[in-house]
Amino acid sequence: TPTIRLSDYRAPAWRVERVELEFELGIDVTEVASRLLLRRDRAQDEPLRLDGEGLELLSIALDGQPLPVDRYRQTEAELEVDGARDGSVLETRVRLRPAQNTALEGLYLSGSRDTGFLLTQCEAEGFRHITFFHDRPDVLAQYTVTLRADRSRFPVLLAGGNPDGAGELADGRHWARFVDPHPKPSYLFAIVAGRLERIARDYRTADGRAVKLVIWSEAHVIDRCEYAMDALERSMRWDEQAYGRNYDLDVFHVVATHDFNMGAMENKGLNVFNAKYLLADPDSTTDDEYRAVEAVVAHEYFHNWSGNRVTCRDWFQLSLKEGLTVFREQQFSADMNSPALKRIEDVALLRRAQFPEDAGPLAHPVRPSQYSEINNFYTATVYEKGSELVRMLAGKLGPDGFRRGMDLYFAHNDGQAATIEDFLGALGEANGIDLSPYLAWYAQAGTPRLRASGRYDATRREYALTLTQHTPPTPGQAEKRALPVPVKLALFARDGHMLPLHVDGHPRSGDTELVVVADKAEQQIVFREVDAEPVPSLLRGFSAPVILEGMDAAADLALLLRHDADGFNRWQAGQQLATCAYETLRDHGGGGAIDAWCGALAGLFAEDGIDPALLAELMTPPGEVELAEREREADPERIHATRQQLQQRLAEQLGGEAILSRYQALARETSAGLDATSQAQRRLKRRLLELLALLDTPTAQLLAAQQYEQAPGMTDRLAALAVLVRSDAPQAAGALAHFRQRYADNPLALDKWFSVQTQRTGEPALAIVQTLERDAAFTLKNPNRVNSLYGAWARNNPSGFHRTDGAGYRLLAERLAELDALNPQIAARLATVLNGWRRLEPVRRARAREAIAALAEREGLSRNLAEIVRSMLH
Ligand code: HT7
Ligand code: ZN
Repeated sequence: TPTIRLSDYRAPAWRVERVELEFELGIDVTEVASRLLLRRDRAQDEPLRLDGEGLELLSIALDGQPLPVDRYRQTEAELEVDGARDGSVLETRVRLRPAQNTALEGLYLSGSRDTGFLLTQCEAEGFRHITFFHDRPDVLAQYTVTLRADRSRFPVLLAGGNPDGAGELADGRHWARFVDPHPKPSYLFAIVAGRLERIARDYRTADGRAVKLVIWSEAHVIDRCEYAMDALERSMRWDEQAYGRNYDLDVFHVVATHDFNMGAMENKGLNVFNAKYLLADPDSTTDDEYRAVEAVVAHEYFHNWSGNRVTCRDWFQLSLKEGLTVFREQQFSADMNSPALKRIEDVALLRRAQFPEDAGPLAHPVRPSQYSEINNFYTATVYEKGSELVRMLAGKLGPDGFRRGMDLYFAHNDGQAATIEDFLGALGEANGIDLSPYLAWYAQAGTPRLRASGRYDATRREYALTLTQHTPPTPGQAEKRALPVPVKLALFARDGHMLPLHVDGHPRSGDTELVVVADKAEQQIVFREVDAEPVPSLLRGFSAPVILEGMDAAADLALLLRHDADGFNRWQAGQQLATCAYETLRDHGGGGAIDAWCGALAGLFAEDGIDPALLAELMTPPGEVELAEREREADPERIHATRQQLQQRLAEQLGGEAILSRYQALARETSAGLDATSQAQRRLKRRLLELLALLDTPTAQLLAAQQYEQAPGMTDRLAALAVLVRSDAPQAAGALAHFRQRYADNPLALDKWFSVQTQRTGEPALAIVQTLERDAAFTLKNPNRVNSLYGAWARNNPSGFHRTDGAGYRLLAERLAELDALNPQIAARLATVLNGWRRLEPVRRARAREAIAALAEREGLSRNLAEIVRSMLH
């Protein structure tokens, strides 16, 4: 398979100025007529070549004349046409078979033949499965789309853009037309057709446009769309206020589907959502999922500017829209909820998902330099690390400077396909700063290690902080350079107050917090007028996506955990301390760090006034995946057991009585509402129940069973069920049977029924997974279901998946091969769970390698899965 390289980029030799599409829609057969107005770049002398895959060509004409067969050539992936000129019009007609499309890319059927609906997914390269086109993001065209279909089977017809007429046809058919005035790349094209219900709201933009907001879903879930509608309105208002960005069409449609490869898609004027990120009601949606709905609705909406109005020149620039949009969503969610908790969740996600990617065989820069299959590059690196890079830039410019830069970026690039250089250029130009040193962050893979050490000189009253940085090699990038690392820092006195900072040459002497940019392999900062040895608090707010090493004296971290006024930094210190405690327990069975961690938390637990949600996070040590990252020869079972022991020590320190009475008080006080206080209380309640289960299992199981029965909503219900399952409670089977029956008709809730059972740790997990895959409700055809079973097991339950006998790897590899034949994108993404195989202890490593190698050797793997498994073996 060919490798696509950034360095090979050429501007398109041909462009499409206008496109008119006409769909004759049917579930088995759909016909697509296309009319392209072509423009030729006079500087290039290339034949007209259009992308097109799996298209049955019915007719073709150039400038009104049917083309004889010797004037065009169709291969598996392209159509080459002779004789086209600047201004030519190419007309084609093709046949598609939507019901046979299991890859969920291009035009496909969601749901059953009888009641389902048709929809499209074009990003990244799905449009070529619909018609012949220059299916690349730097070809922007104006779209006019006409849909025709049987009215009773397809009463609702939607496409992106503004409505431009509709009417009846003979034989019970009808039509609808849409015109999108904004030129767009093909990946933002979308249509939807079928039986759908709607909720609608009128919205007026800050600049005065009346917009109809409409959310569509299958009829029986339409009452679960209100929360998403509220979130959409909040997002629109926020983008007006925070970035001065207004919506730019008369309608904004959002559609929910259960059959989707990703979270959602920002098609212009017609967003499509995985139902998981759109539908919400207290009975079946957890608090975390409510926040995810709000975040994804916002993310897709924000793309209307960061992605749609300004799009990417090529797919190497993917983070230009994704990193930026994740960052914008993070700002929005921080404004709508608790900023500290949002930052904690985002950094935890980065460490859990992106750091391992950056440390493994699939490591790639935020802007990759080559790929074989672009769908494999919708990664945590492009999204989450990409967002961290935008955050660093925003931090450097400050809020006003960043806003100035963003205004200039949008003004310069509106209606165009841009690059990362355009982005940094605009931010820099608006502020008179050269940001080009930050480009290296986009080109270099791997997580930098920042090592800090301090030395106090009492006679000179100076504290010298030395920072060294080093990035380990990644595949294809042996040599690494030093990057500009903004380190936000403060110094604490032993009594817990922040010291005024005096650094030579630093402008704001006396501030208690400052940012030092570490951009050399080694550098030193000297703080003057320091009266006693201070405790440094580094990388505050997680000011750069690096791994901080050194500075792990237990007493210092315990001090920060107790005293830092900033919730995020408190958590950060707590995580470092918990890691030290974990390692002491692992290596020596006990030691000071454990007492320091447990003691500091016991102190906080007894205090009034701390946010219960923050307390719950503080009382949670880093997860098993993160702990495994620190080891060369990870034994997931041992990691699980040690982490459990550490939590048990914490539970002992807090005391069973205290945990129980706090739990009971929360159970009495907590309302069923979605307000921040109730959510926070539920979060702490869950944590306490988990801790109690390590101390007094029967009591915790009894409480969990009670909580399950009395739960007013899904958050409490699922938390209780998880405790029952994980502790192998006698009450678990009954609760699971009840849950199964209660939610038999709710696929999203049923997904939770599958995934919660995969969380039984250790030996029993495999048999549970094998039973679940024989369940009547299980299918490889639905991505959410696949992820709720294999994804949850392999990703979130290391001790249950990584067996010494390798049976977990073999089962997964077998299913990956089956899945690949149906849906290569989902197979490839699921395969990345094996990314860390090289860092397992030798026995598991050998078993994992065998399974991956056997999979790699199979005939007929998709390009998607082949690229992932082969890269993992290299
Ligand atoms: N921009 C969207 C990406 C996406 C996607 C990519 C590949 C295959 C299917 C897909 N569905 C959606 C999602 C987003 O970041 O907003
Ligand atoms: Zn996105």
